[in-house]
Amino acid sequence: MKKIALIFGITGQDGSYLVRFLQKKNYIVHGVIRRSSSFNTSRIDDLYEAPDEKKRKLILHYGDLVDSSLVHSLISKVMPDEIYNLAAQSHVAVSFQTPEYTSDVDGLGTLRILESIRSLKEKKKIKFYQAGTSEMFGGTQIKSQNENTKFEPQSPYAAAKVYAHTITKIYRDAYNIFACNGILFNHESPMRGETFVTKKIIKAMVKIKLKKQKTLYLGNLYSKRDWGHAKDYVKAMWKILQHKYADDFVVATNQQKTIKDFIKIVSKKLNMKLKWRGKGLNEIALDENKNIIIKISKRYFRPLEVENLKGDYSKAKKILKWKPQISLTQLIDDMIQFELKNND
Ligand code: NAP
Ligand code: G4F
Repeated sequence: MKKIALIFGITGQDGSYLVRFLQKKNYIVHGVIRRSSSFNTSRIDDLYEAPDEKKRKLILHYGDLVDSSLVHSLISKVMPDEIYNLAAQSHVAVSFQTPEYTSDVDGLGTLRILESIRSLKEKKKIKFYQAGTSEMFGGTQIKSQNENTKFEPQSPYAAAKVYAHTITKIYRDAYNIFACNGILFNHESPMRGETFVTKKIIKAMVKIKLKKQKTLYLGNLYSKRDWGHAKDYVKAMWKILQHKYADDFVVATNQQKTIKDFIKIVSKKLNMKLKWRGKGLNEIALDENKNIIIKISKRYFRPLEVENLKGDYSKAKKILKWKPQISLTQLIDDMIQFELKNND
């Protein structure tokens, strides 16, 4: 019998990698998409199979995590073996502008799925993966964070994810549900949303190199992030659900760079020689022709910043035999190649 997976958030970056990974493992994948006036399925369009086709490997359903009756009717209809909850308003800066909506989707959305799993428990033991985040560590002073590091959320997004993490544990312990939390550090890819910093930088720098754009505006260049490749991280999600008991795992690379370091690697790969001048809001980067190509804008600073993220993934390495395969420079190459092709 083929396994059945249900992915909330299938149209996002991670969803688009996870569906491919699961299909290779011979799963039938159901995915939840949101109705939108323009298409939002571009990351998975190549996998689309018409509803009239027999023996489909990918079946899409309309739904939304804010709608509990729909969430329940979908789960009862599909009766999956595994549910991956990747759905979220996932932009930290946007969560300051939409705190209630973000809490509803990212926090209560998880509860809605868990409640449905609980109510169907006697019919089927459905496994559950919750997409937790290193943002939950927020203001931590601990250099390298692991599963025991205290959460210190710094945004409505992170607060909602702490709720989701906690309620997942509570449902695991109280109702004996196979419910797991991944605590994933930043992971990127050519499929990354355009307003996240890595994609924004690479997209703009390629355009600047090709003389299609003049300036890139950014916020804080000095926060440190632990960046991996989404392709590696969806494998960890699956491994978490295949483990013999339900547990929580940090997934990371244990390496960190500042945003400025990231820009320096990208500019080197594009053969652009940057000179940095000024400080704070007046910091700029000039190209070899003395054009200002990077400026700082107040707009991209957050009311609270998360300064230091670096993940200790020893537990995942020891128990799941997982480790990242793709280096930061390979990730950047992958993203640059994608942008170059798009600008052909
Ligand atoms: P993403 O690209 O922003 O994708 C988010 C997905 O959630 C999209 O499919 C989106 O649908 C869907 N979604 C948003 N609101 C929804 C709602 N109300 N109901 C149903 N679906 C909804 O995020 P990602 O980078 O793939 O990340 C996947 C998950 O991992 C997220 O939960 C994120 O918070 C978490 N996470 C990400 C990272 C990272 O570095 N990427 C690290 C740690 C944790 P539309 O396409 O229609 O917008
Ligand atoms: O790329 P970012 O927006 O990612 P952030 O905030 O770390 O969140 C991402 O990773 C989390 C895991 O730790 C996920 F949970 C979350 O869903 C998301 O995927 O920003 C990275 C850093 C921040 O310090 C930000 O202040 O880059 C800084 N930054 C500087 N200029 C900028 C910009 N970020 C964005 N988005 N845009 C800028 O212009």
